[in-house]
Amino acid sequence: MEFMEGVNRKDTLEISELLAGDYTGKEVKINGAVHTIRDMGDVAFVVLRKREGLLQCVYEEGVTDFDIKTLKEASTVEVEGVVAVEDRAPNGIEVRLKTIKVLSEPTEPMPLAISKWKLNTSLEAKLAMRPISLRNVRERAKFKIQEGIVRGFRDFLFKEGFTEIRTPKIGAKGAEGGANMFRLEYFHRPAVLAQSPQFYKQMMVGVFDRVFEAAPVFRAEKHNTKRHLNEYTSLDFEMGYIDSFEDIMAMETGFLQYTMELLQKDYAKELKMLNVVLPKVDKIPTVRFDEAKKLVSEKYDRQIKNPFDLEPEEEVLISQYFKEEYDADFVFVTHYPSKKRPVYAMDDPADPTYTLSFDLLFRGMEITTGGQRIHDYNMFMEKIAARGMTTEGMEQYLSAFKHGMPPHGGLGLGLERLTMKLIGEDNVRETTLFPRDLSRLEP
Ligand code: AMO
Repeated sequence: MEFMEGVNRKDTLEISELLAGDYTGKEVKINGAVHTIRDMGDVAFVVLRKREGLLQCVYEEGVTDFDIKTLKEASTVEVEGVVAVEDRAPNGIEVRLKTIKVLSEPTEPMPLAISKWKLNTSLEAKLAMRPISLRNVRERAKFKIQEGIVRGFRDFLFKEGFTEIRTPKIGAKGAEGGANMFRLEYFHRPAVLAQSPQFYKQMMVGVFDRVFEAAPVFRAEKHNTKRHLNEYTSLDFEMGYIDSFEDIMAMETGFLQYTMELLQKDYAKELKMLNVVLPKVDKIPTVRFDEAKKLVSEKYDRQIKNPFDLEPEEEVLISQYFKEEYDADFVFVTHYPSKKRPVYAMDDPADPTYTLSFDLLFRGMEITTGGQRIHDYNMFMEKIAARGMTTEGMEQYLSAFKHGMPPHGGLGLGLERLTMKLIGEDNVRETTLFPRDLSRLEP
């Protein structure tokens, strides 16, 4: 009988293992994809692309048992050779090749020059050839940083006593209202794709006290902008027994502090590749919505056109204001008008035309919405009635409130937007592996 007894340990080495051990002068076995070949005649540099980066290998006629003319870029190989110190090579080491074994060969030439440091291609072309363009090491680095953000979110919230949940993405009713719902037929019944896990994460506060989810959500936005996707990853959390909505903003600040430290520690290589300077997050200013509007209209001599919402240009100016006045990259804008917030938002008892809610702006763009929710059943029913809404499709959600819910609140953070702003991109598609927008349903 054959048994599986755990991971098969390989005799091929990774870059970190080469750097950690004393391999200089020793023979090693390594696999990878042929990223570039620079053939100089008797000598050729064969750079391998591996999961941790690039590794320079040196082919030498008479020493390497292979005909270099037959080696193609984009082949995958397993090589053997001797490790040497070489300051000019990536990571300061190279492998002097003895043998090359080809594992696979490309059948077509590369459509993009992925080995260039910067891919000199349009976003359109990069997205159309995504499986290839992402092999460029700088393109790949963006998504390693994105991985770091999600790790930060998970690790930090576990540490704070949150439970990770998974909620359905097909449902009877949208949680956020509005027109941007994808509708579908579910066994002859109308259904929608989840715009957010809002109702579910709130119900789960009644079960676990503190919950989070990092998952896709769907918005049928019918406009083409640099900040909107039709499917994006929402980092959501919801917590019970809060004293005020400030507890939510404080938790988000803690998450950002933890995550920036994690990125600095574990993603320094990627940050350097992309010339990213991490923002300061030791303290984040907060400003009321109406006050923020007034401040920028005065300082930048701009008329307030829409008193109930922030226009994208105002978000930019508010960020600019707090950068200039407080050297802050982030700013919490609080107390949004009730009219513009979904029904579940808690109105401010001091002035019910405003809510106990906030957005977080980062370098000119909204990346988070959050706030305190209504937890009292009767108050909820009154607000639903006042808005002329029906409770159809909300019965189960409302039953949680009927049977007692603690004061609670939470937030939703757009992962692609945070990544985009962090690395200095200006289109959210740059930080989405396979974006879904008005014109893209594949790859
Ligand atoms: P909201 O609808 O404001 O709030 O969304 C929260 C955050 O999600 C991101 N986002 C988007 N990112 C890319 N493409 C889109 N089309 C898109 N729409 C939104 C933004 C935004 O700040 N349930 C509430 C959150 C809560 O209160 O817990 C919600 O979904 O970064």
